[in-house]
Amino acid sequence: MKKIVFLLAAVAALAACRDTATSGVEVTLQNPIISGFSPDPSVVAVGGDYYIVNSTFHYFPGVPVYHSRDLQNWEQIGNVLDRPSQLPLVESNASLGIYAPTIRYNDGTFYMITTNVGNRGNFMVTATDPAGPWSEPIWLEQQGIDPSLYFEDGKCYMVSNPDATITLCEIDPVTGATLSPGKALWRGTGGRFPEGPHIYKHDGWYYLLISEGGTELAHKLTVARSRHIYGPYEANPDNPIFTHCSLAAQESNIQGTGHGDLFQAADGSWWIVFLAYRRYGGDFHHLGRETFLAPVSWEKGWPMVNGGQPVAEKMTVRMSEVPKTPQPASVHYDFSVIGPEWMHIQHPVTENYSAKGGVLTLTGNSDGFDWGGWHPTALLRRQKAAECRFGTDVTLLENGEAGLTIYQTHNGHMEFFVRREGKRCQAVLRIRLHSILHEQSVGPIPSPSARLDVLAFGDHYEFLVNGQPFGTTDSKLLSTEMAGGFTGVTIGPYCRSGKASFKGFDYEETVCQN
Ligand code: 6LW
Repeated sequence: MKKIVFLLAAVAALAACRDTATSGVEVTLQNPIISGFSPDPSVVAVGGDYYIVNSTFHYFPGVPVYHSRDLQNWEQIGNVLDRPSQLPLVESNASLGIYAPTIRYNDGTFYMITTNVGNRGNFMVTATDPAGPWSEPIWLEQQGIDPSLYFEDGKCYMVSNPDATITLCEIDPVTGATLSPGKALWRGTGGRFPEGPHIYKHDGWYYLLISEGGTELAHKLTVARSRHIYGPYEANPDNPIFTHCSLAAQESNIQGTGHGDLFQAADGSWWIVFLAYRRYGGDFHHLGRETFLAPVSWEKGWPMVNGGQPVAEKMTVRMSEVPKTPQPASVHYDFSVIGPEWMHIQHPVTENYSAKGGVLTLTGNSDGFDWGGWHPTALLRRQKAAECRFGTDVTLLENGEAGLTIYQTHNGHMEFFVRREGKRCQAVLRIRLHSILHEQSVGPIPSPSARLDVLAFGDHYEFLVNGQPFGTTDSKLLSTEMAGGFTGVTIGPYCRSGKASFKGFDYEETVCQN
């Protein structure tokens, strides 16, 4: 008998050990795990496969899906919303459109639920393969943003935050029909914007994890628990369970930590993905909110993030295996395949794009990047490193304007382009910040063909035409603090008017020498 008691105690101790992630090997985790514009992460673990989705606002396609097997290296395998019929974006901008998504898996089916702010509200889509295809939208009744799903005993529950109150209802996962009246669960601990709710079950408790404080400096994660899914929920006396709005983290370059999703890895350890941004030069950031990872332990019945400590870009954590060290990206696009990382502002006018033999040809429709330019002819990818370089060889085939854009929102963007007017060709740099419009040019340049390069040095950009320095701009002009929105900088070739060809596009993340 004694032996059995001892064995049971040993098994329990082992389980607790796994829970606190003290097993495995010590590794250096590099954060963010998904850099650049990757806000509002949600994660699902299916065996040893992990999938993350992010919000995308007015971009098309919407909601990227990333896959990993080691939690450190994430590859984009598709986009959930890759057909206009799934993603109405009428008059959407960088503060509207697709807000925080949640990804879940139940009984062979993946679910992604989110809010299309400004175009019909909450909906979900389903797939058997997270790389796609995903279904047409199933529109949902319950209001509020940041919907999430929780499955148990053949039932499907939805939570969101109508009237700033986390509210739960049961829905039919096939039709989306509401099956029970909305039940108010929790309003958080008094922080503004209680949002981003998720429900989990652990050791017989239902845990309700939310964000409060807004997605800026005061962002935080708080948690409540109940023995019953409909409540009553009691708040953790140690809330918030995670924030960088603290004395301990006030010097950190990582700020705005919040909007998290817990998950259990295949080895039994617990983790959280969450968003944060990396600031510089005071309180500015322009790469957007990014996706971070931290370990979670269960302490006295409550989840604790990273042992209660702030997170860092390099952290020592325990994992069951040593992941590959992520390398800076260096890629030459020849446009033979337009990969899932390329996006458009709203839906593209497809006849304005063609790619053949390493050359991308774009036709302008006079839409630029200001408010009201709904469908600019532009192929955009995320700037994922503060220090990087990108460039292209552009040829204006007709009179018009074409080149590279660095786009944050309709209110904050830069274009570095060639303008062709008959025989006269100029290289031009344009900066838009709200009502301020600045243009500077050199010229004439000898031909309608030019090499355009942009060097990003974190706090500033340098522009080169045909290898010659052209000018410098301050990255703050594109920061979220100045340009607004919920997004992050995207970059790529565009054509506003006329027709232009682009011979490839290079993107290299290197520490540039100033
Ligand atoms: C998102 C909300 C949030 O839906 O910001 O940081 C909103 N969290 O949860 C827009 O991303």
